[in-house]
Amino acid sequence: MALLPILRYPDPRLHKVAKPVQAVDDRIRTLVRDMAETMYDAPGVGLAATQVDVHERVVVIDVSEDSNDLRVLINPEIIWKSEETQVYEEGCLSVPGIYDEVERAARIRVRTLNQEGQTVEFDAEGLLAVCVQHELDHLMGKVFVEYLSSLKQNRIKTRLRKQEREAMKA
Ligand code: GNR
Ligand code: NI
Repeated sequence: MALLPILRYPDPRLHKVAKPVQAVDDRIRTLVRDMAETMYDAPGVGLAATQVDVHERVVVIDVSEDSNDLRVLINPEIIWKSEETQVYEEGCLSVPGIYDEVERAARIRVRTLNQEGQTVEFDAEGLLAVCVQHELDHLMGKVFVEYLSSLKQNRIKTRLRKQEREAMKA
């Protein structure tokens, strides 16, 4: 088991587009285990491989109260989105300390491979729907702050670069 370092916005590697996983093998299962450990340690409710500098379509999510309902998504696709939207105050492990509202589809249907390499489908709403959409954006190289105004994005970049400098000195 290993904790993986999480890339921080505005790192350009957060904008790389992930490639589909070719085979759900032991290499992928080890990546999934390490990503889950990293997510629970952070703690966060989701983590995309992009955030740990692995550019393959792998996501872990656990939105349960007791952190005992891990979902592993490999090559996930959103196959349906509701017209209805919901606004949620989002955060991101790659954008620490920043929270802002993002509007997304309220309900989605997801098709994905699980850890055994089987195709499964599920419906999501509420925080799970928010989290799946947030993580699939990461796999496409998109960070939630890109939904905010450019004024806010520039303020966030300035603030995080300053935090980074302070952390270097300490
Ligand atoms: O831990 C996380 N919480 C969260 C809260 C609201 C909307 C999305 C998220 S995902 C985030 C973890 C993360 O950065 N995943 O990429
Ligand atoms: Ni995130």
